[in-house]
Amino acid sequence: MINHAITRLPGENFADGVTTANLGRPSYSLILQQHHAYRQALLSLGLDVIVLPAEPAYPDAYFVEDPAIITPKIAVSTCPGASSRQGEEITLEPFLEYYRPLVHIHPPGTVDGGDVLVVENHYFIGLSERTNNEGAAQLATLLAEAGHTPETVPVAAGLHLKSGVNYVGNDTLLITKNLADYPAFAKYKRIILDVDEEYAANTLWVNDTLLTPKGFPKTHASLAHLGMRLIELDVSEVQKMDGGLTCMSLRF
Ligand code: CIR
Repeated sequence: MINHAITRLPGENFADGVTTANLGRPSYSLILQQHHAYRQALLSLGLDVIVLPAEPAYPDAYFVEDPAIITPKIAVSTCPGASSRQGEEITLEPFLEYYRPLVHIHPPGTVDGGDVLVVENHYFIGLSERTNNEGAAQLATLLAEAGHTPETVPVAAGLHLKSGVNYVGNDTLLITKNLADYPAFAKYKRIILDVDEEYAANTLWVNDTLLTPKGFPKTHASLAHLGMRLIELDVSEVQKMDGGLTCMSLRF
């Protein structure tokens, strides 16, 4: 059972964040509405939702998933891979420390939480442009010391591991074609996304409900077979900044 979510409001300058999306300039008023709807969805699932103020010096800081990882045993302050995002953790750490013993990834190691996929007690760590070998090795040690099982996997395409694969309960991964044949994922049932719906890989499973991005009807139909409650959320403005549903909260 997930009880808490930490979120952060997008700031007025959120459009200055890092992006490769090329989907046009995002709207501040619209992202605030979308963020509000996201928080409401988490509240409706029984979570207590912490809302931190925007961080004007860090336009990507509302993607709180990246500078931290919270497990049932520890919180990790990660040293994010984009230099413009290093420092986001400063105002997050007091909250991490309140809930869990806090440990750190140290430079030159970098890790983005978006590269860490949790399936029960197993932690897949994606090696990506943001998470380097040194960061992944440090994280693997910290996770193993806390009693979790870590495993690194390469991320050949996309920003983060969770841009291409997420756990949706019932031993099932929602996964892109690219990642579907990885030996690491072979023991799971896999729902393979259509190439034109790969953005929907970033679907969030919380308390037996799936939050999924609006506008991906084939994925929606496949997920409906799982028999879980499905909530569709419009995250158009978040997608313009290379983010998605998992990125906007830390859940524990
Ligand atoms: C970045 O490039 O860091 C942000 N604009 C997007 C981060 C998205 N985070 C995530 O997928 N976990």
